[in-house]
Amino acid sequence: MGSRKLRYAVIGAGMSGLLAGIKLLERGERELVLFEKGHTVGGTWRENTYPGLACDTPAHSYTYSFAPNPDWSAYYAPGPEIQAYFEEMADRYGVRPYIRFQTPVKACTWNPRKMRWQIDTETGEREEADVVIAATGVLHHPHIPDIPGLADFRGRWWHSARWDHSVDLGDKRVGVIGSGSTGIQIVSALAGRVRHLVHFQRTPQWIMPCTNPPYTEEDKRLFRQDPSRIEYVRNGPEARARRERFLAAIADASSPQLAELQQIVERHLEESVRDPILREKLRPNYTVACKRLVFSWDYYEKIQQPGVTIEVAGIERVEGRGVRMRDGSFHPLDVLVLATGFHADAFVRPMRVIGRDATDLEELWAEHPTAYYAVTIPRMPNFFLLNGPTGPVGNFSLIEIAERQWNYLDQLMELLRSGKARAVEPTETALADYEARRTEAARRTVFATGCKSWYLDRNGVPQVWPWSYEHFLEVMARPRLADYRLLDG
Ligand code: NA7
Repeated sequence: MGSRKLRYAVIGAGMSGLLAGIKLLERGERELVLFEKGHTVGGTWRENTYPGLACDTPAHSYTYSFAPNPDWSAYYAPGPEIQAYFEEMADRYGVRPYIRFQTPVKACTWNPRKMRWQIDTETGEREEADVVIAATGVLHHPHIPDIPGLADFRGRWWHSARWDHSVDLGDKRVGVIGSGSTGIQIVSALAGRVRHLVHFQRTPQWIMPCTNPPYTEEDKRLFRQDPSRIEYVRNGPEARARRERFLAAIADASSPQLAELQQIVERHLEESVRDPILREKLRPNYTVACKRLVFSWDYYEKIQQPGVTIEVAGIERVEGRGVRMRDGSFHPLDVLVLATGFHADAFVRPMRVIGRDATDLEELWAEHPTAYYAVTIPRMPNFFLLNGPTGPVGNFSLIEIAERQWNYLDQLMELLRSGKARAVEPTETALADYEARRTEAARRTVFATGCKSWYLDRNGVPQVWPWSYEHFLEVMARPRLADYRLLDG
């Protein structure tokens, strides 16, 4: 079999999909289409526009390695700047003309005769491709909780990822439900800027203190002049040590690194919150980092201003004019914001994926979504995932993760381009072995120490990478071909 030209379909034009587009164009591939459900690129950063939005991974790490940005305004970049960066990337690398916007993919179906995927969109288009790259993101289906009475609320309400900018909040009484990273950022931004603010916390969060120094014009000039300064922020000894410490802490709940983290967040709470009653309300009853760790430079300070109430009594129901608590108390509100998270187990769904031998991905994922090393799935030939299930998602740069995954997947695609195979998929045994080892290791992580979080599957097993970052880098460096089935035409 000689070398062959492939046709690629990328699903999603967020950070990972754009990466795929850029890398394919760089290789000279032109038979390429990206399907995007939204009106522009950016994924998460397009959809989330709430006040206070920032990425809690340092800006220079949350940047493509090949496109450093000396102009980030601060150590942690605000959301709109990140969105602007991706818009610029789509243009700089010429990906935009290959993107079909407002074209959600309905189904991908493997055609065994042609050994190609058939792609059907919600807009009635049908396309074929040799390779599908699913870059559909992790957290983008808003979770709207079933809180009794929500439909009767006479004020305005919305989910954090669907911010209604037409409402001026300055003179409003605003309630924010949820204390994940999103709720904490929104409350920090709105405190002192609305008539009254109530933060409803079902479960308090440990807050990791950090600082967010702005970069001065001089800093930016130095970053531009000497890119090794950027590399230092991304990957210098301090950044590496921080990453390794954090990974050691989460991978082993009995590690000294976790004990050290615990001390940091406890001290932060003690030293930052003066009122002992408020302090106790804010004190979580589980181990630090069991839920995804929230970083904040100003939450504790902001909520101690006048005009902010922290409510932990538990919501009984929403009424026409506000929120009734289980203890009978009532908070009158004009606006209610649901910072209540996402359906984190959706991944490529609701798209239907029907692979070899009519295997339905929905059935494969009936228990929980999974993929061999987070990137490939048995019976789904030439179907490749970026930031798919069981990858390292907690508090790391998902950009670096996607780049490493791309490096791995590109080697599989090279088997197809060079004519060594028509299609490639991992064996069932390889996935089963991976899952057994992963599940075993996952039980030792901090995520399994007895809190509820979006990391856990319905059996309470963390659905994430449980090993060290080094192991991730090692595995992603080269596919283990013995774990793959190569299919000929
Ligand atoms: P998260 O981290 O899933 O947080 C959701 C929050 O909403 C969390 O505090 C939940 O409380 C709360 N929640 C969910 N349902 C309810 C109901 N019914 N009543 C009261 N409170 C509720 O989502 P985020 O958007 O903050 O962050 C998602 C990720 O985005 C984040 O981890 C980063 O990766 C970026 P619970 O803790 O379940 O008691």
